[in-house]
Amino acid sequence: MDKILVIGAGGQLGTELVSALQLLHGRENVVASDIRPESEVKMDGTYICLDVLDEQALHEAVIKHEISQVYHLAAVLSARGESHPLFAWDLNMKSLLHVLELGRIGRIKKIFWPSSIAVFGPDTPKENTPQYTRMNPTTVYGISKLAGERWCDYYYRKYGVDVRSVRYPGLIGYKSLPGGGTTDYAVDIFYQAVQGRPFSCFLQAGTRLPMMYMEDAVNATLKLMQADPSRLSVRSSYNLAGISFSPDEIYAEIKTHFPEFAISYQPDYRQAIADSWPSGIDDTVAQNDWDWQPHFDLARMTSEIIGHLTEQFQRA
Ligand code: AKB
Repeated sequence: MDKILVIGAGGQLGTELVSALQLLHGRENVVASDIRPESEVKMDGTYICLDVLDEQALHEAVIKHEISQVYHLAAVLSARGESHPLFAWDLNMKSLLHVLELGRIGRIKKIFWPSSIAVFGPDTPKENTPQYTRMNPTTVYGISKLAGERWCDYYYRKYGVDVRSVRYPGLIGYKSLPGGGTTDYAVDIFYQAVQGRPFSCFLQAGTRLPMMYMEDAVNATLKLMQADPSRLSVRSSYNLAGISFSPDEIYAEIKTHFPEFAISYQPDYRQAIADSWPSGIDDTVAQNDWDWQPHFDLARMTSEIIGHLTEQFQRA
């Protein structure tokens, strides 16, 4: 039985991925870790406080818990990265290299590391962005993800490290809030709508970006990690498409549930980041290599999230 370490487990994706991994591999076989103390994270199952920049501590944790697979999710995202560019580079790169080294020396057998649509830049084709295309990211986050993709491919080719990755679009869920991203508005808008508050959007009404419901993102991650390695033609990172929408489109959808819901637009520095990214992704290669198919469209995702959040706020 594989033993799994999730790094950055307290984040938006981590909280949901840990539960899914526990269901798949057994609660006792998943170790969740984050830089925050346990009291702040409130995680079910085994939890350790771990700074992934501390290579020694990472090695010790892997040995102590007999870890064979690592899901390394810790990162500084696009918007926050622009205020702390050197820290973002340091955390995003060094942590990945620490984990890849564990693979190279044979301590672990398999690695999952997320990339992002942020690897694309203003000169990338905006619609149906192909797997292989021009990639000139303009954010430090995007630069670090693109460099990370090259490192993953390098460790696979040179040392045979089984590392797998997807380029996530903006992830949208209701279980925890994201932090520091450009696509975060698409989560926040639901929290405001359900609480009967107006929403002020930091992107312009028509800014279309690729997004994905969390359930699809978790399924994609597990599916890729379970895929037959001989079918995987991409060891940098796979394009992944979900739903593309703009703030005015998601607003219109939420309004069908809450007719009084109001929105205003106050674009800030995140507009330039969003403008540098594609508005739709072509993920044919992922479909062909590991049979990827998303299940949620905008309407289905919206009613799911509103249903869950309404229940959550009624209980609180
Ligand atoms: C962000 O907005 O920075 C992230 C991403 C698209 O990777 N959600």
